[in-house]
Amino acid sequence: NGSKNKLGPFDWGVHVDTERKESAPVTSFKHAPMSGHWSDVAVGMKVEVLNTDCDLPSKVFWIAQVIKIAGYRAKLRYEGFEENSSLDFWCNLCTMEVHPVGWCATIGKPLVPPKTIQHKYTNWKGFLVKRLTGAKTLPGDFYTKVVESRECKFRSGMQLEVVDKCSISSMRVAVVDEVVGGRIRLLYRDSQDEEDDFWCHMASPLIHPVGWSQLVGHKLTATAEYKAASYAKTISKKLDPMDCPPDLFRKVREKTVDSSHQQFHVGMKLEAIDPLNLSTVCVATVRKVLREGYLMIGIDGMETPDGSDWFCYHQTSANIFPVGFCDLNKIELTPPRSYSAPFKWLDYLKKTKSQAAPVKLFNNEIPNHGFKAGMKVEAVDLMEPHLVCVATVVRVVGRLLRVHFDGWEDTYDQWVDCEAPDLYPVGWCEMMGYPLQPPLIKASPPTKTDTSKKRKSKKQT
Ligand code: MLZ
Repeated sequence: NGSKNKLGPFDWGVHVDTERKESAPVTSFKHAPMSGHWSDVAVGMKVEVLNTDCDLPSKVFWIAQVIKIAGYRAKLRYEGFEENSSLDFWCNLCTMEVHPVGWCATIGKPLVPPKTIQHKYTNWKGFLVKRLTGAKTLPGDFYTKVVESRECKFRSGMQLEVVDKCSISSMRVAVVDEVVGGRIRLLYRDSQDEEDDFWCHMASPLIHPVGWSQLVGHKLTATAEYKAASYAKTISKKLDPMDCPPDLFRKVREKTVDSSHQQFHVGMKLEAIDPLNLSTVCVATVRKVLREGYLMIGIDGMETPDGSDWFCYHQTSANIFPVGFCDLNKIELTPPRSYSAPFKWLDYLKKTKSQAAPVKLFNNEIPNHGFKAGMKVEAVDLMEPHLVCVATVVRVVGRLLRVHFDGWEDTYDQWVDCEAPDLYPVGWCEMMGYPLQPPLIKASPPTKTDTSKKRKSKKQT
């Protein structure tokens, strides 16, 4: 599963150029580094970069102009090339290869024009003065901001609670093993298998501080000692030094109090993204109401008798929808497995003698996220969350996005919220030194054994 394939290393620039696709702007990813500073970056701005079109033995630099932006990456053209695109090249604006205009002057490095255009002018200094007057460049502290915005307070050795990837209705205790670019590799504690890991982003809704499970009433698979200690610690609010500080975790959105005092109740029906097959939105039921606004949701017709595949969603989660949401938005709703008649909510509610959860209870806020169908992103394959893959947003329904993994069958697609911390701008992996999974090459399309019935396993292969 390397980042290379038969055609050589994957090149995002070539990929977006050949597919003629846009990439989602960095500003769309609130959790991603530099998201809040990306207004500093624009097409037309000038930077200083290595001049590779040159025979000198020492490294020299030249001015280049940003002609296209794809996530963190930019396509550059050396100043003086005008309409000539022959030496255009892509690079990552958040790495040390790109510098603000003026950088060479401050460290005493010469600006040397590329060989291809050397003959064009004699007065290069005058040329540059003319070209650079009034030009926009990166702010001088751009890299300081890059470094600051990459900061992550999770440290290896810290302890927390995380969803059990093999039995998603339960939480387990885990220890942070590694942190890369705000993504965390967790190792389950009390596991037979030392490589029993789970990757997620630090803002993932799947991780919580020590004591959370008992606080909200979520099932927890842990030793009696852990349970007793974590309960005592939560009550006294005194955590151990190696317990992750609770303020490192993503806060759930406070819901404005509904004047009608409606609430989620056990048995209410809704539509939910199936946590074990993220390409489907399914008929679902509230199975348990926990404390602090958390719900255990079961997918109708899929549930194991012991409820081991119930899944915890917060009531403000953007992964649950009111009855009728799919119909309204022309999304295929997956009916309960054994349902033979064409699925109609009214009949189903009558037949199961149940109520639809009131529309008012759902998160209906649609942020101005900026994602559009066709945009390229780097996306975590949440079924194998150590994989960050080349992907395309293929549908936008309000705040909900359908992400397609380039080269893979549609059955691998995933519905995700626009604020999911598992989506990154193009160039994120390169910037973080994390391997990027290239598109699957079409020669041998993968076939699923039985895509219609078999739910994907959460287990990482
Ligand atoms: N073992 C898996 C890898 C799938 C990864 C897909 N990522 C989009 C399989 O071949 O099914």
